[in-house]
Amino acid sequence: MKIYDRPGFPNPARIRIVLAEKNLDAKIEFVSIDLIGAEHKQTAFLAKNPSGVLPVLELDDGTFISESTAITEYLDNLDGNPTLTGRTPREKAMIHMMQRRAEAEMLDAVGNYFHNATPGLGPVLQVYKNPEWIDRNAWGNQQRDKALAGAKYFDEVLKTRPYLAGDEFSMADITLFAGLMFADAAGIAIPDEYKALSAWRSKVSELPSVKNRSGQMFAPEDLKRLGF
Ligand SMILES: N[C@@H](CCC(=O)N[C@@H](CS)C(=O)NCC(=O)O)C(=O)O
Repeated sequence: MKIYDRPGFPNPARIRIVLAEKNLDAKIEFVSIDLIGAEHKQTAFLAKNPSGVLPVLELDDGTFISESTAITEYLDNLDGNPTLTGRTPREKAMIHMMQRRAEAEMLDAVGNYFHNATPGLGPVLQVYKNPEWIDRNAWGNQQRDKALAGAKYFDEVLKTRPYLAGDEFSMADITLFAGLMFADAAGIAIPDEYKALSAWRSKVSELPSVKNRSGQMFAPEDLKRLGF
């Protein structure tokens, strides 16, 4: 199998955590796509994923799977022991629900802020981002506020249970963790008062699959090319 990704970006980071959780690192060939150079918007990559985003998983039979949740489901079920996406109907539904909330209320909201209220990935790539919006900046800032409201909500949830969807670490936690990493990189300060969220984040960052990944947002050479 191959993973087309770019180290340091939040969605690729989700899949790297999944691969580590499932002990699949050694079975995957990593293919780095020059995201800053817009390689993911060229014909060759669009043939793999018409949405033009990373990551993409290529199976040995040539099938391409995109969307981090779909890739996670596939990898999690390979060994017949789906620890990240749930075993029982209740677990599956809870994880799906909380994962989607973590995406909508944190990861995607931060991404929308980053791409619309900051220079984001630079002028070449940002033209792909909804140019019809009248005031991208205002909308982007609204998305930052959405992420902050999300942090408050997740803090409340984490006062009641050890992980986002229940007693065990799951795909929902991976999404929220990646969203918070992205918030740091985008300059959104999550208030210190969210103690349960902060304690959960410290705990998750110590997991072997996650450790050493939290400082990985945006490789130094990418930052340089973006002009930061
Ligand atoms: N819904 C997709 C989102 C993927 C995504 O937005 N990936 C980012 C990297 S973190 C990307 O490729 N961005 C390039 C761009 O927006 O031009 C998923 O779950 O994988």
